Amino acid sequence: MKISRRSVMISAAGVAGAAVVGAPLPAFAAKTFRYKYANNLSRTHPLNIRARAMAKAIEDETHGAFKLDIFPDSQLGSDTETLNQLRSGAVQFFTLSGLILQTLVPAAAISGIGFAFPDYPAVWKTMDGKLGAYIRGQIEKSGLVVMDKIWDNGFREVTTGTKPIVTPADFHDLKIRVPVSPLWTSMFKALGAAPTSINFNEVYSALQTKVVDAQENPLAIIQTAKLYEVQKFCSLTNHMWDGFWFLGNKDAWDSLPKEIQTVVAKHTNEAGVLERADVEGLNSELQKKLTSEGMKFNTPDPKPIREALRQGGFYSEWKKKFGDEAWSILEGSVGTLT
Ligand code: X2X
Repeated sequence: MKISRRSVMISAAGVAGAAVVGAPLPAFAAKTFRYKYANNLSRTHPLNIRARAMAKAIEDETHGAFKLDIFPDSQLGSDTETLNQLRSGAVQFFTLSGLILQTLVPAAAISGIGFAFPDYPAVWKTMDGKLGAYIRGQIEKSGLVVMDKIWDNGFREVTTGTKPIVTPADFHDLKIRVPVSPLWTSMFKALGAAPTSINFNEVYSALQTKVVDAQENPLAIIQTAKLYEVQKFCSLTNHMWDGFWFLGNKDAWDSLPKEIQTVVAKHTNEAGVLERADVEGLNSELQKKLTSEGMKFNTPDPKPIREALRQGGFYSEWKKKFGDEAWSILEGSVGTLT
């Protein structure tokens, strides 16, 4: 009795609430918006699967006042080009690794410090906590808008066409592709490799034509971008974690009515959290599938690799570059790194 009386009261409140919530409807209908969202991943990656569901939820909840067109697979250009388009307003939303954003927002790369995170709980505690808030503050200072929840790219593994990575010495002179980011280049130089900066949309062909012999990415990307077709070995180094900030152009964002901003922010953050679980699940189950595609896996001991980074001066160099404030926020979350 008590329960049914309660549920009657709730549904009555729901009806009344609906009438009140209905009030902003004219604002939704007054003007319609059609924005572009670009990213560098395959349509089949969880990021795009969740983004499509998110776009639909936003369109439904704004009664068609806000439509989001998704451009996967770097269709509008490389990451470097798309970041420029985001800044000029030609593209309104873009998901980008904090490390690539480093060229515009230096602090955004700090989450990519080698071996900073032991596991996913440490990642989300840090990125949903003080360090994430600090980075978002820096992104906003650069004139971009950023959503609260970072989307997952994942822990990164090294693939090669020549030989597996077993010890740090295997990195010596390795022709490895890295994304366009000073931190990435510095990390692989500290390991003695020969890194080349290449945007993701050119990675498959760079591997195919042997411009480079190796690359590093999470398993979800190695699978969805079919990198197993042009790589033989996969060494589970987990050498760094990477995520995608959901960025917006500020003028485009400011032109949206508050009601639409609220709906867009809510759904992008919710979709980001769902995508995190998808990627984590995929990364733990893909080894079997990639093995059946012909990849050979091994799991190197991370300790000597981390030690090689330390001896190569990687941690002390980046501690200095990021500065004491940022570094101590990171260490406050994950423990001492240097
Ligand atoms: O460029 C890459 O390797 C990718 C897809 O992982 C990023 O966006 C950082």
